[in-house]
Amino acid sequence: MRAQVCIIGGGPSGLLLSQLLHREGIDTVVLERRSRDHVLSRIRAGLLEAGTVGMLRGAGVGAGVGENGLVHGGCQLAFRNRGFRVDFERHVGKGVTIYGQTEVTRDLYDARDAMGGTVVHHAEDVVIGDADTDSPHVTYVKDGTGHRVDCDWIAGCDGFHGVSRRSIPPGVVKEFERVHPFGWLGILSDVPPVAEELIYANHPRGFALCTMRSRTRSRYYLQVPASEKAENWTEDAFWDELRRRIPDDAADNMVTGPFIEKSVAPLRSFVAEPMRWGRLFLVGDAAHIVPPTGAKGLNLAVSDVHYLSTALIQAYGGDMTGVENYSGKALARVWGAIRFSWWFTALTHRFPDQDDLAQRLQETEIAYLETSDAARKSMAEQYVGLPF
Ligand code: RFL
Ligand code: PHB
Repeated sequence: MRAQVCIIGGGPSGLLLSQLLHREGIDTVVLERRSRDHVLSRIRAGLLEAGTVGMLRGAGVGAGVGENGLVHGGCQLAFRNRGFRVDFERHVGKGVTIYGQTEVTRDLYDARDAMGGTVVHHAEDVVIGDADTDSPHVTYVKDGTGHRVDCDWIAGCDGFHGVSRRSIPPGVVKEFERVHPFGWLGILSDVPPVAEELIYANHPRGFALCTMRSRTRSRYYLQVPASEKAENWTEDAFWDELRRRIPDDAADNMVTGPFIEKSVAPLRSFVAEPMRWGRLFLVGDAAHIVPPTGAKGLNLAVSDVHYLSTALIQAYGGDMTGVENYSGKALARVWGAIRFSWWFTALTHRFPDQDDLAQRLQETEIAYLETSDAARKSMAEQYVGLPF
């Protein structure tokens, strides 16, 4: 098989890249290891920056988010049993949109089907060849038969555990990593959210986040030790602990119900640089991971896709500037989000060695945010997403 661009990974970044390139007449093949149902069963991100929504619209997949996305003009920060609002609209003139990654991915699959895009599921043993030459290729196995894709470019959109980053020879890429000593226990339940907007709560027992997927579906997270197993938590234990960590006025609104999903996610900060080796580009989680506190992971994957799709469209017009600049441009935005997510995590989470002084320092910084317009504005401009 021949394709101009071979995309490894059929998650949101791979599908969006394929959609944008196809609309410009560039043909792609997407190789995805899992089934479509499996990809769509993952419960992950839920918060889209305005730039991300703009990208979905530009790719012709904005109808779902336009119809069902909830636009939030602010969020709440809580500590010492009370919360206050950070007003994004007032400080930076834009908000964020609540719309699940599952829905984004489904919309993208529907759009790929509608355009007749090629997505190969159950593509196993993907191997990248000759990415440092002008004629790269990718081989894979499907249903026991070997296949080969000859291409001009390879996009590694295969997530943190994918094959793309590991295909680059040692010494070419420098990796930066910090694994945080805690995780998030997340649950999804068909109950109305405790509040209209998200609540990020600092509490001596640990961080809690109240978020949602719709007006009738809530998503809640509790900070837990990194080694915690989701099965150790009964539904009652989860609701009791959440009630303790959020302000009473929010807890009073809490409606409990059965869980649709329950899982523990580790918290990690990770960057691989550069994000290009010859004709192989790393995109999204394949190149970087942020702790979910700032809700930046999917949004960074989308800004990478913006830089890369623009670069490849330029390259087919004979201009290689975008290709040369891809890694530098993407990494500048990635490091900004890594820093913001690290700051927001450090502000709101309980650390294993945290003493009373450290707790007071966190509370004092949150109180400063409450009283300082400048501090809230700085937070708001990063939370809604730096421009790309
Ligand atoms: P994905 O989504 O991991 O997709 C990669 C795809 O590649 C496939 N794959 C392979 N295919 C072929 N061959 C191989 N060898 C392969 N290896 C892997 C996989 O099956 C998969 O389908 O990466 P992508 O596209 O870069 O997208 C990144 C986002 O998924 C991720 O950044 C976000 O989910 C992070 N995230 C959040 N981001 C936000 O912007 N806002 C949020 O509110 C937010 N909340 C979250 C999150 C991530 C979380 N978890 C579970 C880590 C909340 C949580 C709890
Ligand atoms: C989510 O809705 O899953 C979500 C929202 C905001 C975050 C993290 C996760 O910071």
